[in-house]
Formats: sequence, C-alpha cells, structure tokens
Amino acid sequence: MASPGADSRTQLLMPAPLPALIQEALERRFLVHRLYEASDREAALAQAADVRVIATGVPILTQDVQAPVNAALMDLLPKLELIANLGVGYDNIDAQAAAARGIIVTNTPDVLTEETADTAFGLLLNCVRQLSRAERFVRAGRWLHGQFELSASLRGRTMGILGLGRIGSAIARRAEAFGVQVVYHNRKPVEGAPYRYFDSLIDMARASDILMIAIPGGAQTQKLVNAQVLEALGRQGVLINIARGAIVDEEALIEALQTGKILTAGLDVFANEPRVPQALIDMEHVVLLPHVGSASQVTRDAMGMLLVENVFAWHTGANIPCPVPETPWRRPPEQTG
Ligand code: 8YV
Repeated sequence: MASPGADSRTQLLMPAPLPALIQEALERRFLVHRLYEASDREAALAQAADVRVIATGVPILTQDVQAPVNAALMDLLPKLELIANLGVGYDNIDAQAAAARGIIVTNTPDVLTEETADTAFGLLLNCVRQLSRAERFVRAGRWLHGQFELSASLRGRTMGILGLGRIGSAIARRAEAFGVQVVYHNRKPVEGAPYRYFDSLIDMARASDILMIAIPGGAQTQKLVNAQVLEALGRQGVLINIARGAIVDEEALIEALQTGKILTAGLDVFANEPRVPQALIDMEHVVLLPHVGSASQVTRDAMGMLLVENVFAWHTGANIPCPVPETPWRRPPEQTG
C-alpha cells in the first residue's frame, strides 16, 4: 500500500490489480493505494480515508480477488467522488449506492463492442459445429481411426438475442451476414430495430434455436435464464452467454445439458469466476472460455485508455466521457462572487 506521508497528490484506491498500462498512467498523477497488496485490509482502508477515486474492473484480471465496490466500502471513504470501471458491465459496483452519495461511476462502452461480438460469434460457431472437440480429436490421433461425427448446423436457424443493446446489435449484424434469422427480447422494443420483438423471454426462447445472452448482469437479471426458458429453447437449442454468468441458473443449465433438454452451450462467463462447475468441464460438447469476450490486446488497451480518460477528465473538471446512466455527470455550477 502507498503511504500518504507528505505526498499531496490526489489519492486513488485500486481494490484489485488492473493492467500495467492503466496503473502506470494513473500513478503519474495519483497516489495509488493497492488494497490487494495489503495483508490487513481494514488497517489499509483506515489509511485510505482521503481517497477520492476508485479504479476497478470485473472480472479481476490477474488474480482470484473478488472486490465488489459496495455501499460498505463507499462509507469507509467519505471523500470518494469517482468510481472508474474497466469494462462496460459494472455489476461489480453498487451504482445506486453511488448515486445516493453523489459519487460518479464510469465504464468503458463502445471500444469493446465489436470484439465482444466477434467472441460471441466464434463461440456460437464453435458450439454448433463442435470445433473444439474436432480439434481435440485430431490432436489425440483419433482421425487415423475414423471420421469425426457430423455436427449440428447454423443453417436455417433463428437466433433470439436477449438484450439488443450495443453488443447485442453487433451480434445481430453478424448473424444477418451468416444468414441466421434474428429476433430479440428487451424490456421494451428498440426503436428502428429491423428484427421481430418478443415481450416475453419464454416466447422468444420457444421461437429460437439459439439463445444469445447480451444483457447486463446484476440483481435485476439474476437467473433470468432458468429451467423454463431452457426447456422452451428445446432439444436442438444452443445457449451462448458472453454477458454475466449469474444471468443463467447454472444448476438448471447443467441439468438441461445432461438430460438433453438443450443441445449445447457456449459459455464465456460463469456465476463464480474463475471457478467453473466440474459438471460443465466434464461435458465434452459444451464450449467453455475464460471470460475473454473483450480480451484482445488492442481492445483491452482501448478500454484501459478510456478508463484513464474518465479519471483524468474528472480530475481536471472536464466533461467525463462515460458516466453510467445511474450517475449522470453534470458540470458543477460556476463559482461566483
Ligand atoms: C472484461 C467485461 O472482461 O466489459 C465487460 O463488462 O466483462 C469484459 O470486457 C472486464 O470488464 C475486464 O475487467
């Protein structure tokens, strides 16, 4: 942990490690407290009472550190003004609690949209055509003894997108290019969207053979994709999740996969990352990725730069580029007199 001493720089708390690019940029301007390095968390937080910024991200990139920014943590930091998140999803931060305390939360949208949509599509193709399994077949020398089995197909399929936001729309564009029909479910129809809208998730699942999850995580969407939704998706159904693990009832999913209620699943996210249920690991036909939706160097660098831009803008009183909707940024009133 940094020790405040005589250092007069603005203080910033990092509950968990962030990529080097971000750390270096922030350190040039701020006194950084690395909470994850402290052996006594409480003592470290007591020393950090002057912190005005938190920089964080989910999932934590390099270590198995769970570091939610909740009301209890905010209350320990009475001078906190800004929470800057690495990532478009900010379910690791209690944004309502921040709003109630006048704290601004920022995220890093847009720069990761196309990358994450690419990953979603890669996961989908991999799942439907069983590409990971086919590759393992070659590596194990099994091709010498016979052909790999025939797979399912993307031809003639309908994709139901749960969440036609920025990333959902980018996935929809890819689906169109692949000749896959698109329908979607949101809380309300998206103005101008050229796809059929379902106001019920179950009805959309029934009309789809691919369920693509692209909605934000958090309390409102927890276990939204449950046993009934999976059953409605049906025996040829494919579930793809590049959003948040907690949106799916993982136990119901395991049961649906084990009993053939759905065909397969491609998962980039899990309820309790980085722990993946053994039952999923044991199923060869399921494709599992370690939350790499946005994880290319170029995209992570762009996300990192945007986090830094958000923090620097706050620090200089400039327009903050990406406040989240719960905590809209307003220019402070001009000082008069
Ligand atoms: C990152 C993500 O893995 O943006 C998100 O919401 O889940 C991913 O892009 C994560 O944010 C990095 O901390």
